Amino acid sequence: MITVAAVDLGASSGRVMTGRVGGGRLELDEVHRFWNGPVQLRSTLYWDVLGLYRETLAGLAQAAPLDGIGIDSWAVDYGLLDADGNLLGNPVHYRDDRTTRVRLTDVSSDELYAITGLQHLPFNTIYQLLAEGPQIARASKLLMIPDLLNYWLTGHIGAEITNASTTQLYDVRARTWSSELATRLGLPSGLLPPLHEPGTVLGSYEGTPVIAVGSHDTASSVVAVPAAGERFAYISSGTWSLVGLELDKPVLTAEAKAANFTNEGGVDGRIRFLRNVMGLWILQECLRSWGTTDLPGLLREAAAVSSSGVLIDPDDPVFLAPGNMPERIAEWCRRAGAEPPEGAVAITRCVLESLALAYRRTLAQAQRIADQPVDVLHVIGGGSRNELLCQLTADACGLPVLAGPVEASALGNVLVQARALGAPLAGLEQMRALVRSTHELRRYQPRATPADWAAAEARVYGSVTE
Ligand code: ADP
Ligand code: LRH
Repeated sequence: MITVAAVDLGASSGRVMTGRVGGGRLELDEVHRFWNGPVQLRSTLYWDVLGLYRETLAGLAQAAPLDGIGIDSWAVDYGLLDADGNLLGNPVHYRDDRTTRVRLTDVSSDELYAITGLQHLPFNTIYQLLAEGPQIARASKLLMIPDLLNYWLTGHIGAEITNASTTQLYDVRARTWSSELATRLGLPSGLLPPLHEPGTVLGSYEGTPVIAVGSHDTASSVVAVPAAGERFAYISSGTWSLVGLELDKPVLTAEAKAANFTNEGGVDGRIRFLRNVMGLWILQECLRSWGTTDLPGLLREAAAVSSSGVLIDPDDPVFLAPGNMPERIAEWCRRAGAEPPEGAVAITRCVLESLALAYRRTLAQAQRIADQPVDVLHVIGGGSRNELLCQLTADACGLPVLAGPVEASALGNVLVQARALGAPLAGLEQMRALVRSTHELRRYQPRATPADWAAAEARVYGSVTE
């Protein structure tokens, strides 16, 4: 058996898991889980990156002995190093509002999409770098969060491609950094480190090889989608819902850009053609406001009440920042001329129905724009535990939903390491077959519900996607 540690840093929690692969088995055990989230300091929202490193080390000590270590995390955020390799300031959280004050004036949005194929998100790395202002001149290297932790573990300076593809400085067709964009933005030369593929051995930590994985957590989770064929869609469901398809080539059409679809780099050169839906973040923030952690209890109650019919657009930027979420939902409804849902149960139901509606719209657009119809929708990640959301998703999308695995990012991380260490997993299809044969999935059939999803879509979005 090959035994590796998958360090998976999500926006709501970090975990160190041990994975064992061999003889047709794929086993995952949680060794250490720790809180992760924004830390407000004066006027800036940060990550506690040193705390994450400390907890990673604590987890690795518990997981030893190991054949490999791999790290994945959320995308777009980074640390800057000075010429001596020291961290220049604490990494800022993508939910900080600093990018609202910057404009990218030198490059048109059409040019940017043609090069990078990335959806516009206000917090993409490119905008964060603009928001750094003159201090960027002091930076010698940019390291994405997993690359930064790998550097601290091994001393290796580099950039793993799946996460580099989320910066909006990466040329999605050439599969290299866009030196043109870096120059036009006036970034210090050499800021963007050499790229490497998932599976590259970067160095070692206390004698254990540190291996690059699909270091963008969503890239790792898409590796572990237990799909049997090609006609599948996925929702990587956690703090965000990443909703889309896997493609062989990017789709860079005007239609893809107008619908704000992204072409992120996947493991083995695949393309993750998807859109960010605001996801369970909205519910996480509601729970925080209500001072409760009993999500399962709330979901049971929300499943027992009927729909109020009032839905929101979860992707409205008003829901991006932390704080005061129930009030912002109520305000959204009032602005739309609707009666806001009252109380935690009704708000929870409204959020989940609204997410399901956003999934319906996004998946219909993805299939049409990429000309790739699907027969089944896989829901993976922590949100796959939410039975009410899975059923509503099946209903809204009119597709069977297969839910699980919960720890998809950690599994994808483990599988890519195992292959690098010699496990016979030639391609993603073999990896997915192994996930399928070792993990139980829950199936949700679309029901004929009285809720008229098309009418709801017309009400919230002003149009219906065919
Ligand atoms: P991230 O990687 O972004 O931190 P996860 O994949 O860990 O996210 O998923 C976190 C989400 O999983 C939570 O926001 C919550 O909605 C959902 N979740 C966790 N536990 C449960 C549960 N017991 N029942 C339903 N949903 C759950
Ligand atoms: C999910 C995720 C997503 C990014 C966001 C910043 O954890 O990596 O794919 O868009 O965080």
